[in-house]
Amino acid sequence: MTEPTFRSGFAALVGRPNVGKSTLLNQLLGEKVVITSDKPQTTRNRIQGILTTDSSQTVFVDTPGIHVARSRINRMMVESALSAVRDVDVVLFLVEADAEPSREEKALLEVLAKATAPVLLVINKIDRLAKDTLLARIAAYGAAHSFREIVPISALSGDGVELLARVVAGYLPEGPPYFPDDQLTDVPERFIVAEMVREQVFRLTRDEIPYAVAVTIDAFTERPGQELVAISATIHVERDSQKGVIIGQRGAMLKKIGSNARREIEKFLNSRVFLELFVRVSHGWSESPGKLKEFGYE
Ligand code: GDP
Ligand code: K
Ligand code: MG
Repeated sequence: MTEPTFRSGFAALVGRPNVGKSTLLNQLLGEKVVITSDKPQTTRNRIQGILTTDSSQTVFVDTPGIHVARSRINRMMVESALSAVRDVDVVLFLVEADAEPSREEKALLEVLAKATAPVLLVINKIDRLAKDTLLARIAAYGAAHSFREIVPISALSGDGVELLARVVAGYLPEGPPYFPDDQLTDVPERFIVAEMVREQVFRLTRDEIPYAVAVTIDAFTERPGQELVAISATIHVERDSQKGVIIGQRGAMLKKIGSNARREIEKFLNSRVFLELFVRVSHGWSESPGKLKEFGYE
């Protein structure tokens, strides 16, 4: 009798900002490990989400969307695409079902054409679409690039996501798992908790505010016997005026950020949570190498 084969490897999630890469990662894992919002550049780090079954382990690599200054668009596209695409076994190229292929996507497709790993087209947000439009979209992308597979899904509802996971696993090489079978991600719990605070800033504020914010965890204490995790976090902004916005009228905004984030963190940690938030002006953090490192952005 032969041993059943086990497959393992890496799959990159690439595509424009807001196509639903992070939503898909959470849906694949059946648990929220990365934050999402309707704003571009919500995701700032490369994060791995690990899906282990009886016969395979797929390490999905979520990436920041491809976002570029107009003038440097092509070079940036190439760099960003190549770095995400390098060293993986499969590339999942996500697009939105209800949008025509964009200029950025066409440029990215040219890069992907040179990838050695197989490229699968994932057409997301089919919940927003009529069937005949989907067929037209499949034809348009199919003409632009020869994809190994075209898989329509709704990352939000989960439609097609299990099938996608099976299709991806089929492209992985035979080999043992990279991570223990109960490990969900490569980032620490504290990082995810900080992200869940930042997510609420992205969801509840507008204009430049979300982009001026970083979140650090100052204390994370499990109180044994009390089934309570006590967390202190700081929301860093770049300017005094932004601090005012985060705090809001009589503290209303900070309170809303805190209560929404606490609910998400409680689900994630599966525990009651006491969350204390501070707001601090860290002038120019987004330009300071030292601060960037301190805040978790290398
Ligand atoms: P990312 O920037 O590619 O990581 O995109 P996100 O995962 O942050 O999602 C961007 C927005 O698209 C969020 O508002 C999501 O709720 C929404 N979204 C993601 N997937 C779907 C989907 O399948 N259907 C619909 N209707 N919205 C979706
Ligand atoms: K987003
Ligand atoms: Mg994202």
